[in-house]
Amino acid sequence: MIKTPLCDLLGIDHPILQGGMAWVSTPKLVAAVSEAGALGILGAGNAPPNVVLEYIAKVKQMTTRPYGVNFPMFSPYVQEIVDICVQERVPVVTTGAGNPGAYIPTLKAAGIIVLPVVASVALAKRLERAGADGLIAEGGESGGHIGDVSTIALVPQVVDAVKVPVVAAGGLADGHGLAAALALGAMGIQMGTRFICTTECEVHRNYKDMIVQAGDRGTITTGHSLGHPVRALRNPMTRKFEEMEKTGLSEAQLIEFGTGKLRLAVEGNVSEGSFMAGQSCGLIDDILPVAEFIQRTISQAKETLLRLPQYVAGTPSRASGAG
Ligand code: TUI
Repeated sequence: MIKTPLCDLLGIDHPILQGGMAWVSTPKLVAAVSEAGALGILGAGNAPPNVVLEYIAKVKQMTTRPYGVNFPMFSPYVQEIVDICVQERVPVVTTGAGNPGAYIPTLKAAGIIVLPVVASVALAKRLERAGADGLIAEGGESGGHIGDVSTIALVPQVVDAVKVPVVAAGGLADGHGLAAALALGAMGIQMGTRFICTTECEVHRNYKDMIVQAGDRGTITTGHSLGHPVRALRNPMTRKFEEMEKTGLSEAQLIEFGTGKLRLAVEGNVSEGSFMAGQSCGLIDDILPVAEFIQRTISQAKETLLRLPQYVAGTPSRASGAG
């Protein structure tokens, strides 16, 4: 077992969060992750309030363990989703793609644990002052909407800048990543892409297979000209988007082209879908049940951490008979 103060804060057994992914982290995946002792998080995306309410009801039917709801700040329904989280006594809320500061007092007053995703030190400090219980520091290796600082540089800077627990995200998909994140001062990790490649994730098989087949350079970022880069698997869709950006199409035309493409990916449309995924795709080579993946990750992190003391000069080794 690997225990950190994050486990106590969230009431979970393992310091692992499953990132909230629009259209992807549906009740079945979320409940499986929470049942396995980690934190499953619903991805509200742009979904209307009635859909989010239905998702929450399904999770409650499948597990009594803590779970979370994630919404991006550009959802047209942020206020309604906040109200639903309060009404439904959702244990944990995570946010993305913006500053949720204005909503933190309402969520906190309802006893909800708030963990905003940040991509910079400045926003981390601001949200700690606004009352966040912890922060998810997400590096640009992540999938979907991303910031521009890498995980390895961002996480220790956020850890130094705030007192609340920090969760590392971006480029992490196994126990080595968990061990590395703990070494950087994080209290746990959030993974998204890795959880797509589980049997309980309900996306089309093509999405999972494309991640398994992708290597280290399997993703690309597009949307820089729009001011919000998105990382996705390289496919005909991302190539077309790249060309459209180069030929200087208007912002409205690019947005129109991009809209609805994540849903096509979830439905398995390999050429037209936007298969949002992080650089950890190169680390993923199987599709397995959530519980098995979590067990493997914890064992791997434990082995990694136990192997490291040998590199500290003067550490007594077993062979010397000491200890
Ligand atoms: O939010 C994400 N990843 C996402 S949201 C999403 S939905 C989408 N659908 C279609 C097209 C584009 C997006 C897909 N992926 N990750 C968390 C995250 N948050 N990464 C980066 C940030 C972030 C960026 C800027 C957080 C705060 C921020 O603040 C700017 C400010 O207001 O200071």
